[in-house]
Parts: sequence; C-alpha cells; structure tokens
Amino acid sequence: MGIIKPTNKLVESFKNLHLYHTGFSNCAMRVRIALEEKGLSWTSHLINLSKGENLTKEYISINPNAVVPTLIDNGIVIIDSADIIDYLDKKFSFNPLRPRAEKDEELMYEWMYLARDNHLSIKTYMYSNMTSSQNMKRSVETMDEYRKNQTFDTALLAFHERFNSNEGFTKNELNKATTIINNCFSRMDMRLQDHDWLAGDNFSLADIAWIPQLVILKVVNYPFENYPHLEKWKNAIMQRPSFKQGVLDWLPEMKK
Ligand SMILES: N[C@@H](CCC(=O)N[C@@H](CS)C(=O)NCC(=O)O)C(=O)O
Repeated sequence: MGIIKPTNKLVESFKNLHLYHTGFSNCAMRVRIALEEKGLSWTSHLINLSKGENLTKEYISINPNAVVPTLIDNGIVIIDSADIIDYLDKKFSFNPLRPRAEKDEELMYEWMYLARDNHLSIKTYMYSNMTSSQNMKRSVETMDEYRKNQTFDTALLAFHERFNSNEGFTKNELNKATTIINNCFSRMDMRLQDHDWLAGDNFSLADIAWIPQLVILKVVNYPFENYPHLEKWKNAIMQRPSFKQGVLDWLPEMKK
C-alpha cells in the first residue's frame, strides 16, 4: 500500500525513522534487514501480536490493516513490508539494494512481490503446523471486535475467520498453501543453482524479501533439504551483519 494518511495525528509529528514491528514476524524482519543494510538508525516500537497489541484502536489508527510492520519517516507513514523496503532504498540511495540493469531490477520486483503476495499461504502453513497455534486462537469477543475494525485487508480477515472457526483449515486449504510454497522454493532453487542471488549479481531487496520466509518456516521443520541451492544462499545471507542485527538480535531464543 505504500504511503498512507493515518487517522493518528501523533505519529505525523515523529522525527526521523520509527518502526512498529514484532521480533518473530517475517514481514518485520525484511524491514529490519533493509534498515541495517542501509546503515540507518531507527527507533523501535515493539508490538506484541500474541497480546493483540496490533488490534487496538490506537494501532489501527496508524496502520488500518492492523498488521506489522509500519514505518514512520519524519511523519510519513508507510505500510506493507515490500513497499517499505522499496521506499527506504529509493529514499536513501547509499548502499543500494537493487541491481543497476533494468531487466534485473524487474526480476528483483518480481521476486519481492512474490514473497509478499504469498504471505497468506505461508501463514496457513505456519498456523497449521505450529504446535502452539491453538493458543493463538482469538476469543469470540476479540473476533467480533476485529471484524468491526478490519475493514481494509479482507483477505487477512478471511484468513482469521477460517483459523478461528471450529473446523480450522481444511486439508485442501493446507495442500493448496503447501503447493504454492513448494513451487516458489523450486523456482528459487533453480535460479540459485547458477546464481549467487535472486536478481542481478548482488544481494538485493529480492533476497531480503525471501530470507525471513526460510527463518520462520524452519521453526515448523519445513523440508528445506529438498532445495540444496537454497542452503548455500541462506548461509551467505546469515554471514551478513544485517542478519544478526535485523533477525537474530530480535529473536533471543534462536541465537542459542
Ligand atoms: N503484506 C503485509 C502483511 C503484514 C502482515 O500480515 N504482518 C503480520 C506479521 S508477519 C501481522 O501483523 N499479523 C497480524 C494478524 O494477522 O492479525 C506486509 O508485507 O507488511
């Protein structure tokens, strides 16, 4: 969605960069990695998703989708992780995170949007496989309130309706999500067979968009052994200081 006009006027007075985010959120990881790669300093506002802090009226007045991340740049509010990292790279031209050749840049956008647009498939896979997911079910009252407030992201609302229903996701829904994810990783593995990075010759927003998906899917033992070239790519990214600063430092339980 990019730049939006929030109903919350307070954030419009914020100076410099502020990020509303969550440690274990793939979308927020993207933005933190991009901020670290650019060498930008920023103020952290942690949102606890399991306590429903994203569902409060106050947060919805900043981000109408009731999701993290949200970036504020000197009062300008930007939502959606792909749009945020693109905004950051365009606004701060140093340490560029995009290929120079136009056709490689197009490929970068293709990969980046693919990661963003498959978010609900990954979420379906995660919620279906996480042992703790039953604790993530919302109460009837919370869902009633959410239904009233979630007027923007109808696909996300439908996801939560299904997850919080008595039946949960059907086998078909899980199979569909798994096939989408498998197809993405097969394509990535094929590209990485003879390339170091997803687009162009250097690390770019495409790689930043995808690495968090591997981080979270690892938690539910997604079978990455089926994609040998992804492993080499993942290891190279994990060596970058931005991975430590943007991912591991926010996930103390994963550092062990
Ligand atoms: N397309 C959005 C998706 C954002 C999103 O769904 N964020 C998740 C965390 S990764 C969230 O806040 N979920 C809260 C919820 O599902 O209610 C983006 O890339 O920023």
